[in-house]
Formats: sequence, C-alpha cells, structure tokens
Amino acid sequence: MRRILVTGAGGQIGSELVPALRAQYGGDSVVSSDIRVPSGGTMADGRFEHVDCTHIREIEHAVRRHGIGTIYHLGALLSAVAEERPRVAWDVNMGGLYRVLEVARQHDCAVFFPSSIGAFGPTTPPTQTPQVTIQRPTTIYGITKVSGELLCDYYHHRFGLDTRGLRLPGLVSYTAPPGGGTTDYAVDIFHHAIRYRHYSCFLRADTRLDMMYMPDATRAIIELMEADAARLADRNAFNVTAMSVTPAEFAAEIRRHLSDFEIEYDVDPVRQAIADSWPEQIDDHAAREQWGWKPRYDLAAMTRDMLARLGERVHGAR
Ligand code: AKB
Repeated sequence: MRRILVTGAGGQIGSELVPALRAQYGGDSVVSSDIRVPSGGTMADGRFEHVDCTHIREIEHAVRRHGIGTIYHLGALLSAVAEERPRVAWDVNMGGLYRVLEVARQHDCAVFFPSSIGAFGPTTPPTQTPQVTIQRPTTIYGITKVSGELLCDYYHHRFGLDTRGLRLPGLVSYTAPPGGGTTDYAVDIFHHAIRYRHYSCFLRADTRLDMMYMPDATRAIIELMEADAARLADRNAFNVTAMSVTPAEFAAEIRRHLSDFEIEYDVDPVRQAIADSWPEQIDDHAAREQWGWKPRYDLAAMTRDMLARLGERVHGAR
C-alpha cells in the first residue's frame, strides 16, 4: 500500500487525524509533516518530514521518499489570523494547495482538502444552507476556501485526480489548541471553565454557528476518503455538521457539570464580523446520502467528554 502524507500535522486537526490514520492503516503507513519540527507528541511518534507547502520541492521530496499515495493537506491559516495577514494567507492557503495538487498530479496521489463553513458568505442562505448555493465570502480565508474547492474540482475533472473535501464547521478538541480561528472560543471556553470557572467570550452570546467534536471530524475525513468514488457527486466539498450552537448554549451546558461557571462577553469586532458572515446551520444531506455521514456527538455528549478528558489533563499535570 502506498503511504499517506499529512501536511500541517502539528495543527488542531492533524494532532488527532495522524493518530487516527495510524490506528486505521498502521503506524508505518502515515508520514506526518509540518513547517515546524516536532519537539514531542504524536507527530514525533512515527515517520516525519519537514515540509513547507509553499516549496514544491519539499512536498515532492516527501512524496518520492515515502512512496505517498494520498495527501491530507491540512497546512493553512485560519480565518482570524488570515484576516490579519491576507497576503500570507493567500500564499500559504492557495499557493500551498496548488503545489500539493501539482505534486499529486505528477505522482497520481489522492488529495483531501479541508474546506470550511467560511466558504460561505453573507448572501448565502443562513439556515439549512444547501450543498450547492451562493458562495460569496467576504474574508480572505473564505475566498481561499472557495477557490480551493474549485481548484480541487478542476484537478479532478481536468486530470482525473481523486480530490475530496469537507466544509468543516468549528471544531472542538482537547489535544492541540486551534490557531487563530473565529470558532476558537468553543475550545477556549472548556479550558477556562476547568481552570478558572470563568470565561470572557469574544463572540456575542447569540452567535449561532455549526460545530463538531474532533472524533467525529477525523472519522468524517477518513470515511469520505474511504467512500466509493462512484457515489460521490459533490466531492469538493461536502457540507458536514454535528450541532448548531451559540456561546450562551455552550455556557449553559457546561454549567450542568460546573454549576459555578460564569461567562461574560467582550466582543472582538473583527471575529464577530467574520462569524456574522457565516451561516448558522448548514444542511449536510448530500454527505449523509452519498457516503453515509452521521455524527455521534451532540452538544451534551461532547461537553461531557471534553470536561472529563480535559479535566484529567489539567488536574493530572498539577
Ligand atoms: C475558523 O474559525 O477559522 C475555522 C473554520 C470554521 O474554518 N475553525
């Protein structure tokens, strides 16, 4: 079997996708890569390559050296940090994807591309957002995500490459922190609840967005890449969601476990504007019908698990 390469493996998704892929396909089958060299953790546990995705030679070297057949391309800037550095965001998000697709074309690799709810914009229907709809995002992050979806479709139709993608919602996880996203509050709130019983949220109490627990997200990614190609009409990229939640609802659910938890709101206008431009609740029927997507964690199940696992980590480290 040809191996798997994961770019941006040190990030929030990669930190959990790499172990999940290793569990599924065997440790030696998965090569993690990142622009940062790992100092420990799951990235350091198996094969690793230093790969800066803006350098095509580094991607090519990793693909040749390890006999790569599938690339999970996670290396990208998230929405809030992209808005601070739009030129870098374009270079990394678009330049990186283009180079990955070029190497994949030359070496006949399948490619997974993580799109986002950020690929939608203020003119998109905000509820029950259809699979195929208006995509006019107003952020540089969203623009790279829509362009990425189109570029992946182009490589599929033009060169026959097996490209597949998901429009991921905000992801909640306890292994690695997210880095500069608009939905980061949904992770921070758990850390602060456990440590301080208090959280100051940078989005308004009623900001409703799609969310998903990381075990569901890694399973969705692997199931999509395993799916029968003949059944995939949409490919780049499928709407997927597990819940549609506001900060106030997160706080109420946490309070069921930690009754003294308190939340206040100190709204960051930049991230609030990004969130306000995204849909509140997307429709993921195409994913359910074409490859059997079904989430396992709702808000209650996710909160229970997050508090238990994060609690072990925080209190275990004391
Ligand atoms: C972000 O907030 O930028 C990401 C996303 C929803 O794409 N988590």
